[in-house]
Amino acid sequence: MTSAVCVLLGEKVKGTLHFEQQGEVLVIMGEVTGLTPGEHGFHIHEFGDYTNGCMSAGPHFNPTGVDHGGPFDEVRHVGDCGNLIANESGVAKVDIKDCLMTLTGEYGIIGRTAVVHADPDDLGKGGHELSKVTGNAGARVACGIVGIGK
Ligand SMILES: *[C@@H]1O[C@H](CO)[C@@H](O)[C@H](O)[C@H]1NC(C)=O
Ligand SMILES: [Cu+2]
Ligand SMILES: [Zn+2]
Repeated sequence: MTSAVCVLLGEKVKGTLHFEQQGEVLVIMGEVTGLTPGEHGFHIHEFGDYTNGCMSAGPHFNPTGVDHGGPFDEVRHVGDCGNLIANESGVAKVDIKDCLMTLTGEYGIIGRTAVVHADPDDLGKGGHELSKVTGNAGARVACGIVGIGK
């Protein structure tokens, strides 16, 4: 399995993400629209469950049981992808290369949920009680289940 796809849906926020496993590197490409300008936390959450909307996706995918962080930190959830940055038109181009998460296996994200948040992810450094848990990124404004690609 080398590719996956995710359609993000929210009230206003929409997007499509393409995932490609290139050796050790997972490349995530796509575009998200309908955002407020600026940074928006972006993570893979544990469950591929949409029974109660994006809330059913559970916490960040964290198979190693450590604190929340940024994608380039030593200590991070596997599902921590940092922030998307939306321009003045509310469009964020996604171009992420991650060396920790994979499509399948122990750190595999297929069948889990990608979530875009209302607020910036502080990458664990904000000093808020939620910083080491969620990055204090606020509401879940769009999400979608990561599925097997063509
Ligand atoms: C935001 O990015 C989109 C997609 O690249 C582009 O079409 C749009 O013109 C940009 N808006 C601004 C204000 O730069
Ligand atoms: Cu999240
Ligand atoms: Zn996290």
